[in-house]
Amino acid sequence: MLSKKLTKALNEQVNAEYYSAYLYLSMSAAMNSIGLKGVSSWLFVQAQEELAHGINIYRYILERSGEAAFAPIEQPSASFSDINAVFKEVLSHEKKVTKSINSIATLAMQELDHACYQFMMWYVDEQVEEEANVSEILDKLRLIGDNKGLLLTLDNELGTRVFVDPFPPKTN
Ligand code: OFO
Repeated sequence: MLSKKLTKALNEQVNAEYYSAYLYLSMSAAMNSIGLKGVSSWLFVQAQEELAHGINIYRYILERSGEAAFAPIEQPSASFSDINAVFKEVLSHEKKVTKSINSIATLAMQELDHACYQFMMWYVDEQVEEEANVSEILDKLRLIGDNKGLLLTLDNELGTRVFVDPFPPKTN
């Protein structure tokens, strides 16, 4: 059974994942409204991933006989007008998420809850990948500068991303 402290931290993480989804949907809508359909689609897929991350933690809480708790989800900003600002914000948001994931892993380690520690390792790896992906996009944006043609090429590239459920239902 999960400790009270870990249950609280995991419930807060579910909320944070849902907030992330909300934030990325807000960014997706903003990018859609300025015509960057590929960027908008990339952010929509990102939002879908965040929902999957949250649901997976919720399921884990129940699996470990913890009590699920549902706090309000914070309202995200809606003022995103520029692609550079959006991806800078995505990176800074992901860095915050990384800190909270790491702190839950640390707590699980301190409590000698090996199962929860192991569960959190998937999220630790995921954060490394997410930060790297967003840093790569920011590097490309720096190279692109004011070149609108190259920006549209990047928009097309980002539009090819598709959602793949990281936790598909088990068949057995
Ligand atoms: Fe859930 O990975 Fe981003 O925040």
